[in-house]
Amino acid sequence: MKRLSAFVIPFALSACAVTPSQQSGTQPVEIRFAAQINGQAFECGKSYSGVGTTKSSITPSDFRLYVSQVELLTADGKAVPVALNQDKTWQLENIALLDFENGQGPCRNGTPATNMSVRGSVPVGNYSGVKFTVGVPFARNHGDPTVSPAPLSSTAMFWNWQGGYKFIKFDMASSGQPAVTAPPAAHGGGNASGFSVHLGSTVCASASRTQAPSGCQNSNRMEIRLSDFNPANNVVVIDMGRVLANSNVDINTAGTSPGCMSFPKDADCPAVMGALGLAYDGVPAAGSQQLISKK
Ligand SMILES: [Cu+2]
Repeated sequence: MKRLSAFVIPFALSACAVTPSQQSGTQPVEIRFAAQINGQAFECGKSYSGVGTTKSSITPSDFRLYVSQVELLTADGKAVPVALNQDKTWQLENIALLDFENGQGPCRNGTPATNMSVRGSVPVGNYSGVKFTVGVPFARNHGDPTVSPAPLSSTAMFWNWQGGYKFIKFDMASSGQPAVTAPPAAHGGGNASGFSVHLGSTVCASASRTQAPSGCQNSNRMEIRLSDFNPANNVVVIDMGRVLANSNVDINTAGTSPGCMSFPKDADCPAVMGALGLAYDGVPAAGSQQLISKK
C-alpha cells in the first residue's frame, strides 16, 4: 500500500491544475513604498532645496525604518493580517525593515542592499485599504541585535536594550550643518552630525541601558491607516520633507542629540514629533502625521 500511494499522490496533484497558493486559499500581496523629500524621490547624496523653516538645502545619508503588523482592510473595515514571507533578510514574523539607502556616497555607513516593499500573503478576498505600524512590537524591541535574526540584527538601527530599535533612522547634512565626521551621540545615535530624525521608544523603565525594560512611557509607534489603497495600483509614500516642514534643520539645540532623536526635553523635537502625529513631553500632537500618504 505504501508503494502504491507514492504513485497515486503525484498523479492526483498533476490532475488538479491549481497553484499551491490557491490550494491554501491565500493570495500573494506586495505593498510598495516610495521614499521622498518634498515629493522628490529619495537618493543618497542628492541635494534637496527648500527644506524646513529656513528653506535649507539638505543631503541625506540614511533612510531606513521598521514597519510591523501589516494588515489589509476589507470594504467593511475588517483588518486582515498579511502573513509576511519569512525571507531571512528583510522580514521576520510580522516585522519588516524598509531600507532606502544603498550605501553609496554619504550613505557609506549603510548597506548596499535596499528594500522598498513588504511581501506576503492574505486570504483570498477583496481588500480596499492597508493598515500598519511604524515601529517594532514591544516583545521584539528590547532584545540583543547581535544574536537576533535579520532584520533585527542591524546594530545601526539599535540604540540599546533599554530604548530598543530606532523605528525610523533618517540622517542628513544641511546648509547650516554640513556633514562632518563626529563621534556618535551619547544616546547611540550614530552619524552624529547634521540633522537626524531617529524615532524610537523613550523613557523605558529598566535599571540600566543594558537591561530590557518592563515598559516605555513613550512607545512612539505610529499607527497608519490608508483607505482606498490597492496594492496593485497604489504606493505608500514616505516623505521626510513634510516631517521637517516646521523645523529649522540648520541648527541644533546645544546639549541635545543632533536633530530630533525622540528623547525628552530637546527643543528640536516638538516640530518633528508633531509632524509624526506623536505626543512629545506630555503634549499631544497638534495634528495628524505628515510622514505617510499614498499615491
Ligand atoms: Cu541599504
